[in-house]
Amino acid sequence: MKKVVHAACPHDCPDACGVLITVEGGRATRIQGDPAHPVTRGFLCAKVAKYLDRVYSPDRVLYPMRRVGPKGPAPAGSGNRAINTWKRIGWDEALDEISSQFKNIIAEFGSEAILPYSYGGTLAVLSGSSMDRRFFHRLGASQLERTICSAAGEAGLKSVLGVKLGTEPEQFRHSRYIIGWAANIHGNNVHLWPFVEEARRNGAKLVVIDPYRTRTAQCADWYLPINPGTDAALALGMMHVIINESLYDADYVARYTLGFDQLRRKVQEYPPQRVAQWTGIAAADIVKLAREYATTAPAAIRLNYGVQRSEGGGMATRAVAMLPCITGSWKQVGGGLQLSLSGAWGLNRDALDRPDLMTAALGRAARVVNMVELGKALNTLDHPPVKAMFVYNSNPAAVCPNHNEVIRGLRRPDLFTVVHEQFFTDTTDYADILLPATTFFEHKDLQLGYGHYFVQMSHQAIDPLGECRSNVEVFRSLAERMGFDDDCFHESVDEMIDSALASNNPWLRGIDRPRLEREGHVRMNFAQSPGAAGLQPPETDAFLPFAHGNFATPSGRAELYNESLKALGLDPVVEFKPPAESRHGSLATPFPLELLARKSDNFLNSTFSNLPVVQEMEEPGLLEISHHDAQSRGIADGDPVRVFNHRGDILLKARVDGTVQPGVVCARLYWAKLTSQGRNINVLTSEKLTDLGNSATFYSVLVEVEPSKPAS
Ligand SMILES: Nc1nc2c(c(=O)[nH]1)N[C@H]1C(S)=C(S)[C@@H](COP(=O)(O)OP(=O)(O)OC[C@H]3O[C@@H](n4cnc5c(=O)[nH]c(N)nc54)[C@H](O)[C@@H]3O)O[C@H]1N2
Ligand SMILES: Nc1nc2c(c(=O)[nH]1)N[C@H]1C(S)=C(S)[C@@H](COP(=O)(O)OP(=O)(O)OC[C@H]3O[C@@H](n4cnc5c(=O)[nH]c(N)nc54)[C@H](O)[C@@H]3O)O[C@H]1N2
Ligand code: SF4
Ligand SMILES: [Mo]
Repeated sequence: MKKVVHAACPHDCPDACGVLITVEGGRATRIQGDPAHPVTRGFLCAKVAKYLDRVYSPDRVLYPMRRVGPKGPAPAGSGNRAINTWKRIGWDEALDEISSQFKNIIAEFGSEAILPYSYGGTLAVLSGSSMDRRFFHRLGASQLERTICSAAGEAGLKSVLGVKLGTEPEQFRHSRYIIGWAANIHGNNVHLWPFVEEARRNGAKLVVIDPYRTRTAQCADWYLPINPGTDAALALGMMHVIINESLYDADYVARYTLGFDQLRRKVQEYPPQRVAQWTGIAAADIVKLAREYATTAPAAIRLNYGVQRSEGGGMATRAVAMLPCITGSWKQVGGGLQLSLSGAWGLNRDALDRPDLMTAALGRAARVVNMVELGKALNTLDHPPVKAMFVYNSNPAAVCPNHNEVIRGLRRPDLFTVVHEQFFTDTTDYADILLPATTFFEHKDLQLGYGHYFVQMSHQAIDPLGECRSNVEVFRSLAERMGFDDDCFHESVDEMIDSALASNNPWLRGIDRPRLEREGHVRMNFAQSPGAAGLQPPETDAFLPFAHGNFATPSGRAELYNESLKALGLDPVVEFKPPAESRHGSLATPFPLELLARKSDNFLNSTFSNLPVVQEMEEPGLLEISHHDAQSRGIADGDPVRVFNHRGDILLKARVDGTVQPGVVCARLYWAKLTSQGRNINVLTSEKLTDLGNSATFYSVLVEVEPSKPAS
């Protein structure tokens, strides 16, 4: 029997594609993008198009396992799965072991000695955060501050707008001027691209601002390479021009912003000539960019998170977010800015996560451990130390900064580590108990996207492989084993979806589970949106969140002056400070090159990097370096090089092809154990946190490069 099942891609990607899975005789035989989904438009990215190879990979974890060998990767040559390290056990034995270890640790060290560790393996509503949170809240475990990805940008954006809302992707087709700002659209957000192309066919100009010549930059009408971490300066320089030349929308500014006079004074410190020295962008280009952006309508900015992975990432995002607030482009269909749209979701998170269980368990909030500082936490935290870690939805042994310290912590013999995974990753190499996880083909979930405004139902297409269990079911069974009998641990998946949707968010009105089950995807209910009034067909349903102000700040205005920043020691208007660990920075260091430890276009963070069909699309182990920096070090294209700083070193192969400017080098993220040396680029990155949001600073890293002998 053949059927086609509607699902949604849960990977950490703004596009959250609608997916159709063909199932024949219980086996998935085809995956395709949903042609009816207005953003997916029938196609998937190259990696998920090959998803059957992932679901049915021979390397899946299919059964609970107990470690029998030493912690750490198996010796080279023993293969991806290193199956001799593991002994297959049953679920009962695995759950017994975990619950008795947890109970012993709680008795001796207290419940906060247990640390959950999860991030973006799946962003589906239940699998991402629900039963797991209930469990750890009820346990009284340490809380994880989940800021490895986007928290600086979120804080920066919200410091101006009050909420994470922005331009819907479909509106980019109406833009006349598009800035891809730290936005690798081709690589990380490919479903925006057709709208950009449609706009360009109608005469729009695409400008890309990125230190790395991405595929998107190669396609742009105007590519502006910028020095990493200097975007706040660029935005301030643009506002210097826009304000001093009176190119701003005085009416919008007067009605809907707060602090324009302070901003006007502040930008005087950032004339284009001065900004040029930091950014590496010529003063004349800054002036031209500012004038074009302010005078071409509609103008939209696709800002992405690359801008906030440096020390001043919060301020950089804040500065860029001010631009459409002074030009008033929020008023136009195809104007505004998009970073993340997740502020629209408004799910009933308290019902899903039950933070009240933590207060009931501990009588207070549990201690908070920042996920970026995992190395520090595992090696230095006390009162209590971390004695157990439960990892799911994440591969910290690959994705965390300061890799060597993370590994030192994971190797601790007295640390009890549980990992719930689909594959034998870098992190499972350190697990004491390994649990098998379903993929999105194998369980039901609710899905939203941070790059569009559709709610989707993701149906289960096939039975779980082997003895795999979803995140919801794992934490349900663990709760039972720990003797937690609260009703919430008995809720079915459907009941949980219902309670997620039962919120007071008006944009979810009329969107319930039966409707989503029937229709697959439903656009959020913006019928009452204030921006819609006064528009002509066919744009009457365009969502313009800030066309008439409606900012979610305390003042209700776009806050160009934000008092609350003062308490954090930051300029309440906005300012640029060169990252300490950068060429213009204050840190005294012998390392002269700025490293961007980037994501790969064909992997998703570390996910997919072990799959042969996807590996074929990426060349591993490259260090991209400019002609200038290569030549001065006696390095030629293809040469083996050693890249190092005070945190670690790694051997890579030089690629000298003009993708980066002098002073900048790039390398990509993938599994550590797939390299000849068993370590990845995060040996060089730092645990330092950003100015706002306690985020990671993967793009504020200084290194040196030298020729090396080939690894034998
Ligand atoms: N194919 C693919 N898609 C992905 C991912 C993936 O790994 N692969 N990851 C997913 C995840 S977790 C996320 S968070 C999103 C985020 O994706 P993006 O927000 O796009 O994040 P990045 O790739 O870190 O950065 C985007 C661009 O910013 C550039 N950049 C770096 N530093 C600076 C800077 O200082 N200034 C400027 N102007 N640009 C800078 C980078 O070179 C990069 O091209 O993508 C998701 N989608
Ligand atoms: N150098 C460098 N490091 C980075 C970044 C960078 O750009 N450069 N990017 C950072 C960013 S933006 C992010 S978001 C983080 C991402 O860090 P992570 O969230 O750790 O992302 P992944 O590497 O994709 O690993 C997710 C893991 O979850 C597993 N998984 C998927 N679905 C499920 C499920 O349903 N259940 C369970 N139990 N497991 C599941 C996958 O198999 C995968 O191994 O990495 C950060 N690290
Ligand atoms: S990873 Fe992103 S682009 Fe690829 S299928 Fe999933 S949501 Fe779509
Ligand atoms: Mo991310």
